[in-house]
Amino acid sequence: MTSTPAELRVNAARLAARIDALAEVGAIDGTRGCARLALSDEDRAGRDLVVAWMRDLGLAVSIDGIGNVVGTLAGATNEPPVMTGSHIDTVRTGGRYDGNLGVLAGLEIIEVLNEANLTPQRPIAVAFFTNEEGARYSPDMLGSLVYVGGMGVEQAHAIAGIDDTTVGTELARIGYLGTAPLPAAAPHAFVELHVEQGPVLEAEQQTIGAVTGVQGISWTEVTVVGQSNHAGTTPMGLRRDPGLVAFRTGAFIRDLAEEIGAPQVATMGRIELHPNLVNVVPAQATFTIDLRHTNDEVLRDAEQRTLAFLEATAEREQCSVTTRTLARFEPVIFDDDVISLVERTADTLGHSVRRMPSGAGHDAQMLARVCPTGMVFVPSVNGISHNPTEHTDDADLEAGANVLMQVLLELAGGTTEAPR
Ligand code: HGY
Ligand code: MN
Ligand code: MN
Repeated sequence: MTSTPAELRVNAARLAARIDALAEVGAIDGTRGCARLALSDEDRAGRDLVVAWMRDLGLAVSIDGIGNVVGTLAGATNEPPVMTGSHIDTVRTGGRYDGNLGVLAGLEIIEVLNEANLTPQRPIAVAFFTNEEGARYSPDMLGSLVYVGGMGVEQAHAIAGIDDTTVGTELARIGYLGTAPLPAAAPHAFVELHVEQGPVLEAEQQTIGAVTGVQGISWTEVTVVGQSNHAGTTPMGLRRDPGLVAFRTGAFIRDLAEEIGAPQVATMGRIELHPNLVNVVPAQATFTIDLRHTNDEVLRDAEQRTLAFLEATAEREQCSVTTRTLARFEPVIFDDDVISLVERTADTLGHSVRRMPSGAGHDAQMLARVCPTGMVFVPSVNGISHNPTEHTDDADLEAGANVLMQVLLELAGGTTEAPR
């Protein structure tokens, strides 16, 4: 007899304690945030801690060729597992919930099942995927992209970072170059719990977001080459200043996003001048352009207008320009049955819930290529993320983890009372 014990609840204090313990790894002094760039020593330490928790919980742990780690709780059957999870790498100004919550809530759910001596019909797997952030190595969601067969593992290993290392060498260096097969076998379903990282749930005083999908993402690295010259002696009309091209382009994409209107966003997050000295007109400017929209046609138009502006501005400044695509993912729509299950479950548990798209990229958008996929959002205080002050209230963390647990158990076909 299988049942989905609706009365099961997570231990919120235990979940919070794991979040706090993981946040200590790569902690940013004087803040609640942490910095664990993908495949760094800090990432290794975070991985080691989470893998130890997985083993303590009796999970079978597998590591694949891109460093994705999956802990699996055996089910009453050997059918494909229901999977949850997220990432534990962070940006340099990372908060303690982005990604980490989804992985640690999965472990908390396993612990609840262990305590209740319950075995799910289907196995339940908890994963963390490599380099979700894409801050050190592009594209983002790299590990889950390789997991679902969207990129070959050799191609991924060859990716150079912002610091001239490569994915493959760093993966081997930190000891997470695994052997589990890639692409991986598709799970039965995938559901990810994540903080919203935006202002909507808080503004509308909703506790749960039933995520409908992820907007399209366009990342481009631009290199503009001019002529270094003396800041004091070079008349303005004789300059070939790549910095000017960069700054004008940064202003252009801001104006473009405001002209197109929400949900269009545009960001120049990284910019480097060479030689980057006070009295030298720069020789070269390298910068990134991040454009996103839920509608791919609008996103393409924004890309084309930006490229046209960039080329015209570079030509006027007698500079050369080259571009390199760092990431390009089309908008993704999640499985309507999973979205409805999240909505229904939140409602049954007495939480306010609304459907909404995700502004941020997530591993779920890759798993959606191979299985029914959805996400559960919980509010971000002041909508802040990718910032050490990122915060989500304990009650919301607990609500999100309880919704995730019931959704996973439903998808797993319930449980049997079978002491292991
Ligand atoms: O960029 C993103 O949306 C995610 O944080 N990788
Ligand atoms: Mn994330
Ligand atoms: Mn992030």
